[in-house]
Amino acid sequence: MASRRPLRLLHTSDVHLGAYDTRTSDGVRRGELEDGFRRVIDLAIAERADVLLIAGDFFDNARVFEETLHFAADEIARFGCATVIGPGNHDHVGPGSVYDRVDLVERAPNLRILRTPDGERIAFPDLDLEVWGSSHTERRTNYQPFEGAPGRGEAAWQVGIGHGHFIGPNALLHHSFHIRADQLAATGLDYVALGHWERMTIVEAGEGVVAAYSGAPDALSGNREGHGGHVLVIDLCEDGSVRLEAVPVGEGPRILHADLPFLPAM
Ligand SMILES: [Mn+2]
Repeated sequence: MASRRPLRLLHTSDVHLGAYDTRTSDGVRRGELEDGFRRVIDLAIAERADVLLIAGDFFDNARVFEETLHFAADEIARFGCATVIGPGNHDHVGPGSVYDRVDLVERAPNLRILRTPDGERIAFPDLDLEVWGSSHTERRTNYQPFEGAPGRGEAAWQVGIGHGHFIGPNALLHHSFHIRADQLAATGLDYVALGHWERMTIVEAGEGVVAAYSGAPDALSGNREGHGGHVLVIDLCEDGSVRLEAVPVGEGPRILHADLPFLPAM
């Protein structure tokens, strides 16, 4: 295959902005969540990412403070480069969507939101990139983000976004929003940015498809094992290879691809 334009992606998910937007809260955790996302944007700029991928649960619910929506859009505008949100179960599209309250794209013209329940492909011709993803609606039982995914499009780089539980072929089906390993393999995509899990991990998609959860920048569960979360920096290299590195949102070491947690498709 001819050499491709190298691209750098930055992947985050499960930011849950607004989770503490209550009039009775003292605002400490609210401020920490905002600091976490501000730091994600700082990293996207410092790492010179071409694209920011936000793999769902960006907002915690549809009743977050309006100033939280403005904060989010202004931070994305500060990054300034292509940004794609793939909505999750907490920030679904359709009736009652948090994305219908404020025109985020008007405040951040570099932002695109995947709003089509059956999936849509967004093209970035300047980057030779297409991003595909479907959206949570709260209307469908047994929603599977990659069911019926169309496979590769025309641009050299093909990326997906999905929000749900990765499961192998022999997994017990006790979760919602299944993302099956064989569905990921069938997409043929170069990279799939996953969300819904707080913990960062590469998952075994097979067939040369690299898929990973970035984990949350600031885990709501508090299960941070003494350190904060990470973002994933993904290098789409000229020879077609895909290289990951985890960068801490707070203190801590960077983690190279070979040392990242890996979940086999069992
Ligand atoms: Mn979720």
